[in-house]
Amino acid sequence: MSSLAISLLDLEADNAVCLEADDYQTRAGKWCAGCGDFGALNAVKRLLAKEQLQPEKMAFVSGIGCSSRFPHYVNAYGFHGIHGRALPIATGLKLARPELDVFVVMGDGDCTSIGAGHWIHATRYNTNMTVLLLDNNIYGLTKNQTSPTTPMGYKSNTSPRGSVLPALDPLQTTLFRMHRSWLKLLTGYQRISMPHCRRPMHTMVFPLSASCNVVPSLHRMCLRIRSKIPT
Ligand SMILES: Cc1ncc(C[n+]2csc(CCOP(=O)(O)OP(=O)(O)O)c2C)c(N)n1
Ligand code: SF4
Repeated sequence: MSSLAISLLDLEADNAVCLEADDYQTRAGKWCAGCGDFGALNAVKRLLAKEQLQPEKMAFVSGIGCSSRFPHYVNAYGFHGIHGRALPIATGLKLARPELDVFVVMGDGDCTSIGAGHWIHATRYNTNMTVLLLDNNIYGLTKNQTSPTTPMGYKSNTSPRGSVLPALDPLQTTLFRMHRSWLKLLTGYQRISMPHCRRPMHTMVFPLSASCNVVPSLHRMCLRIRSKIPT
């Protein structure tokens, strides 16, 4: 081995730096005060630091919505995509660059409404990505329109007399598509240990903290519903 090669190897070892959670954030998140997306970003930063993922080896892909601002704030490659199309964009990226850790961030409108077809098929394709569904039970960016996960009875701009349909449960719907050897479902950040890095599987994460602070009555309604779900 040439002396140049030896010195480059030494350099690499010496340059290994430990990244703290804040090293994974590029700028302050621009969301309303009290928005649940702040909590999601903080949890993801802690997770990336725990796993010491390298910024140049990961990419965050999103659709359109408040939650989809995520890639702007994470120190990684990012793509702020098109409403409902985060998954096909991310799938293409993962297929072209399999060595990258690919994360997808979507709102409930993004994932379970306009992007519902992509959501179901992504579980089937099993492309070893980590998908975060920031479900605040409403269209947040466009301010208070009913989404598939809005609870029945909630009065929004598009359902002024109250939503008439039972809310879709994204966890149950994903479970319906689940094959336990390749899909791991996670319902809280505490339980995430970056399984996608160690095992090749499509991972879907349902943070429980997502909430839209401009519709506090909806948030209270969702908390009441969630408190009745047996754990
Ligand atoms: C094809 C298309 N349809 C509709 C819109 C308008 N639009 C932008 S964001 C959004 C809803 C966002 O809600 P959600 O996906 O739940 O994300 P949140 O803002 O709540 O995080 C809609 C309908 C759009 N930008 N593009
Ligand atoms: S509108 Fe709702 S979801 Fe969007 S930033 Fe404000 S609080 Fe968050």
